[in-house]
Amino acid sequence: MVALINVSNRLPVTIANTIKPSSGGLVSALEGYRKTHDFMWVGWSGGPVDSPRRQRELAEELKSRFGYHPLFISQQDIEAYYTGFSNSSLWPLLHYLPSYSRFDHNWFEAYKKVNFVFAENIAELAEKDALVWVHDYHLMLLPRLLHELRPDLRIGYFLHTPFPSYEIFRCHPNRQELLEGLLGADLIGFHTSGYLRHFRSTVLRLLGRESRINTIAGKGHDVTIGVYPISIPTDKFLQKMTSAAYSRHLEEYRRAYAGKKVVIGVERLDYTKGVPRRLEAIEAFLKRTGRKDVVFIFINVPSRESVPAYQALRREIEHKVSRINGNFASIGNIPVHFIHQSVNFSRLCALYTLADVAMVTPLVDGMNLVAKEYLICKPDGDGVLILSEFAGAAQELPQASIVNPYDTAQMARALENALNRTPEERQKRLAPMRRRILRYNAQRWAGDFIADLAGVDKSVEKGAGA
Ligand code: GDG
Repeated sequence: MVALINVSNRLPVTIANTIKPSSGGLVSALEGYRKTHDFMWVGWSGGPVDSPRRQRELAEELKSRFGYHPLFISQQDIEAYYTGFSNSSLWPLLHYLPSYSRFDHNWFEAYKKVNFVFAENIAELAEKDALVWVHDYHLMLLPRLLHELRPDLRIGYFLHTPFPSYEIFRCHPNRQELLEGLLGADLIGFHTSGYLRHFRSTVLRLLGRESRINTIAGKGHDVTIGVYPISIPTDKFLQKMTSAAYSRHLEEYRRAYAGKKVVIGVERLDYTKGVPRRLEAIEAFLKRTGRKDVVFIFINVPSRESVPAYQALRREIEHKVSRINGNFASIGNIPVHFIHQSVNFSRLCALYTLADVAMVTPLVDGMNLVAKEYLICKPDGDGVLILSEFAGAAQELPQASIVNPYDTAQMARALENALNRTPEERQKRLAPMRRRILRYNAQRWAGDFIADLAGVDKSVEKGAGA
């Protein structure tokens, strides 16, 4: 039994008066593994917890109830490491938006400090030869720091965002340290072969290190790189669709939207998700067709509200929604329903099932799980997915209606075509995509990564500095 330590910026819990576990895709993906292996999850507790006594109590409860090991990070460090370096510097750059990217030396210092706290804690907790799986851009320095403290560990790293081209990544003032940090891992995974290719060429051009097929010669050890397209926990969705709550919500929505075609968009309110341009496409569509029988439901969950770019985006979206509604609404008929709140899981599944069309049109997106979730919630195969060619998911779902999210006229036409498709056409295109997701689900994704990590050959470890 090989022990696994899973590491992410935040633990999947919300701590208020009580501890509430949250159920993201990663939690479900790892459920199977947890049942049969020693498992621990290390991450920030979320929110400031200042009293040492409270920290001890929480740590004990999280460990005994869930196998989680919380790290308590001060508010000041969170602002610099998380809001600053991770979300205002790295996130925009990884998404090809250098003009949104801000750099501040103090942010990087905090990022190093927090990554080091993760490394120290894991080094202390990990059994000999354990597997450690690190997730995402908040922890790019961690693989190297951890490798230096504990060379026996098999360290995996998975990037949930795109890895951009060299020309973009080179803009970052800390580009070399970040790459060296990543190359401390034994295995690095990406969603698509495009991201892997960019990583490989960035390593060559910035560090002068060649790669052979799927191996990069690191400092002291070789690094394997691979493609692992993340998927969704299909069982969780299929099970939810048999629940009474789901049926009740679906019935409620069907009554509320009787006689209407429903188009849905679901995302965190984030400038990478392409919402303003989608609204422009909708405006063009309404102007051209004059259709009164289409309702657009936008679920835009609040996200990173302390970052100014997100505050500006919210204002822009609200302005555009209200202009469309002002121009095209009539009494009893409002075209765009903008919901700046989270909806619960059974409602979300019911909305996916209800929707005739899903518009998933990010400007750039590592994968995009919403596209896959929509398809799985269409057991009768009757729906249309309009999907940005710049979402990682487009590589796997070629039968979708693929659009360029910068081309609003093309998106408007795609919407018109989607609404005019016959049921046979809709089913013919949706069925193979749904089959693919059922076959390659989140459990398979996690299983493949962990198996490859466990298979890393540590005997080829070279002397330091080789
Ligand atoms: C990052 C990468 C990559 C959204 N609104 C509600 C809700 N959600 C859930 C969706 C989906 C998740 O949030 C969003 O996942 P995405 O993949 O679409 O996007 P990011 O949050 O940006 O995730 C992305 C992902 O990591 C995984 O590697 O695909 O490219 O950016 O699961 O369902 N869930 C509920 N209510 C909502 O209102 N219950």
